[in-house]
Amino acid sequence: MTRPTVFIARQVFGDIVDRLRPHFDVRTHDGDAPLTQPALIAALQGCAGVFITGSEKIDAALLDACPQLKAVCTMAVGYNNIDVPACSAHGVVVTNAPGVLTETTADFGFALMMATARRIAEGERFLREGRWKHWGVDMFAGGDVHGATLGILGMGRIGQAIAKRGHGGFDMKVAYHNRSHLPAESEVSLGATWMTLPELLRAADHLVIVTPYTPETHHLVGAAQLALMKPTATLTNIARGGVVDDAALAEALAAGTIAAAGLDVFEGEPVVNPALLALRNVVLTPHIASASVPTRRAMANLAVDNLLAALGVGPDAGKPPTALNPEVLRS
Ligand code: 8YV
Repeated sequence: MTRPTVFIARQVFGDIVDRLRPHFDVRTHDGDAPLTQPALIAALQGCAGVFITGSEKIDAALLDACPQLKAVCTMAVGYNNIDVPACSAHGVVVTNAPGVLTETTADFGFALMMATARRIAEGERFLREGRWKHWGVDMFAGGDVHGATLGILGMGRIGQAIAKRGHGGFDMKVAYHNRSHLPAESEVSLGATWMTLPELLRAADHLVIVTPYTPETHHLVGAAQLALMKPTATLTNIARGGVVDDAALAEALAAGTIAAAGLDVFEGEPVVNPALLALRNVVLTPHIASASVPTRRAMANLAVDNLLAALGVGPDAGKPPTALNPEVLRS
């Protein structure tokens, strides 16, 4: 019997890819940049499974062009780059990587919020540029984090992990908006209060956005929402570009509608809106919230666990641990 072929769409830890070799013919794209769509489709010819990241787009056109594909396994928790209903319609199981990156991503979200509130990046640029001539009373004076109101938009695993840091570590008041309310005991342990989105925007000293990107959350925060925020407030986005209207955000930052922003994700990334690049009061990082070595390894390992199980190998054969459309395997 011929062994199934799988494709690893990005350069990823070699020892983790090696876990697949006893079971499959493994093809790899040994580049750090994503393939173009035609190159991805060409590489997937004859493949039963693919390991992807958050960058590769899996849509109906690709699925039509790759009829042997049975499993799409991403090492990301977010899966807005994958058309899951189209995969189900093509009999393709999709898995993502929830859980393993929660704490690392929450650490980063909190760090970015703090860097934004306390103007750390601005101060660092000033020093490096040789502009520090004397200490000043209000030099880079920002807002306080401890005791402030932390607003969390999207209260899933990562949102709750950020709430835990704010409530337990920094004595913050925690307010959140989410489609569903947390169970009462979680609200108590996190000190968290549910609010409507307008209420949250008005209340937050530091708004952290962690909601998945879907058609419903496209430009959830735009000019009208920013106008509700305090002029001293900060906004941190570690969710996805597109949840925030970046052009409206740049205008709000320039006009002083809000004080500052911390952004790890962008509309159209890796291209960043030039209006954001021109501002002093925004901290910009290149989509690295989950980037600790142990966590990136855990994400890749989970994608491999899923790929093995989805293609019928190992103790979880037929039951990938984190499938998004497990019904495909039951039918
Ligand atoms: C990843 C992410 O860095 O998991 C996600 O959804 O946004 C990040 O953790 C990236 O998408 C991995 O491909």
